[in-house]
Amino acid sequence: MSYVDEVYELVVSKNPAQPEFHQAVKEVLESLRVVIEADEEAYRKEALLERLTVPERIIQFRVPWVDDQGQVQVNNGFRVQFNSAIGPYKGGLRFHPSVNLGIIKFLGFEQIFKNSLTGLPIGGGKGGCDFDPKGKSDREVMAFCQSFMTELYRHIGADTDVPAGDIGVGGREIGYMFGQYKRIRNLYEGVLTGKGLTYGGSLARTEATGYGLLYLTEEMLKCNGKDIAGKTIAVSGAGNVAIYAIQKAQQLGGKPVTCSDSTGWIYDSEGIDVALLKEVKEVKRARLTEYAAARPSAEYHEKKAGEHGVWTVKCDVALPCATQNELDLEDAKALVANGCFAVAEGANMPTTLEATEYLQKNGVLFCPGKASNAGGVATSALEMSQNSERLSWTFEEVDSKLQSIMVNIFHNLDDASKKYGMEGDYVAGANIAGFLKVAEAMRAQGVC
Ligand code: NDP
Ligand code: 2IT
Repeated sequence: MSYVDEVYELVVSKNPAQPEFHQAVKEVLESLRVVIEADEEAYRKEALLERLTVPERIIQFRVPWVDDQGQVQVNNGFRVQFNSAIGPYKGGLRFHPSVNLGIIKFLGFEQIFKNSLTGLPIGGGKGGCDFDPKGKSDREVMAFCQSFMTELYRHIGADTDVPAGDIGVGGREIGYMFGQYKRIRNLYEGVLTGKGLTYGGSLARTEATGYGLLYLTEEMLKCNGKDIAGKTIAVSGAGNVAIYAIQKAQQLGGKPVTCSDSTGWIYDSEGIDVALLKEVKEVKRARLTEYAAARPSAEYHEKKAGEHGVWTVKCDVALPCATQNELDLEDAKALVANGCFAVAEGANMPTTLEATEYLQKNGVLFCPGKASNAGGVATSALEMSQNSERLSWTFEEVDSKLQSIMVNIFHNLDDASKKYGMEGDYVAGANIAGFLKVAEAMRAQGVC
């Protein structure tokens, strides 16, 4: 059996009931086959793929906190420190009831390659908790965040592991966690990114993932003789990534007409009103029904099992920005049938393996999240640099660095896809380019 197949089987058998982790590993290993099989014995002898797929460290902990009724609640906390070959562990924290170890491992594994692609010195990690911030009071969120950090603090640090936000973790949660870290360690350091601007945050970090997604998408389109201007865009999600993707798409002359949350979706024939969306989601933390109520051109559709939501809308470009496996084979067929010619992932692994294959086979330009959503973590690394030198850069300075990082990422994966004889396969290009840097660093550091 080939080394790649052997390692995939090992991953499945040693990590039962972690389908998202298996899926992420399968996609990467399939892309690496051409690289590994050119030098299989060397890779096998040093067990490079086993080392790549086993996290350096997994931390799992109890998070007890008291709700507003005086009831003690208990949640399950995780931090997976996956790979530190090229820098301190770096990656977000997700607070969502669906969080489990397999999901955090898939996210941590993806993060290794994403962080490598940014060209910045950051290793891969991810964490989170099955806590649901929805419907909780600010005091409850604070009590939870303080308890979460009361355990996590001992495992992280500005040069060890630097968490940030992800689903359910934004400026409010980062603030509460930073306060608790500082209090316990008596140390004011850049241990978290995505901080508020008054206490060490970077300008443009809030916008970075969505903006970066559009910078990369624009470059991918440009290199294929197209652009965003005048195009109809279907976006899913209504959180941090989706909001700023919609905003930048409009600045580039595109027309985003959809967004969604976990209970329903919007089709707005006039194009999404970003100011209203921000008011509903960032200020009121409300449902999208409130957007529809305030906007005559918008239709609200309740989410229903078996229906395909935003992907049934006729569009030129699709940007999935909500969560994993939200775009399946049926959705991909609907997109192709409606003339969609490009899909770029804002979320992590939003497209199933079957859907990805279908889109690529039907000539749709497809950019995987580990490349197209890397602007968030790249700007987090810029926040770390600013914290280290105790200076703050202007919005324009950070934004222009972000723009060149995203353009470089696209060319890096485009070049890798050509070099390995898979021109236009940006999934393979991203996985190979991300892997080669990490593998070289691992080799140089010996068996560890
Ligand atoms: P937010 O919490 O700000 O927003 C998430 C959005 O997706 C919400 O609209 C939410 O709806 C929806 N959503 C979440 N889970 C589900 C679900 N299971 N089913 C349907 N809808 C869901 O998160 P972000 O915008 O930060 O993250 C979105 C994606 O982007 C994630 O995959 C994340 O890993 C990825 N990402 C985030 C980065 C960042 O910097 N924030 C960087 C790179 C990637 P509702 O409010 O109803 O729950
Ligand atoms: O998935 C991701 O890249 C993030 N959630 C952002 C991580 C970070 O450290 O900024």
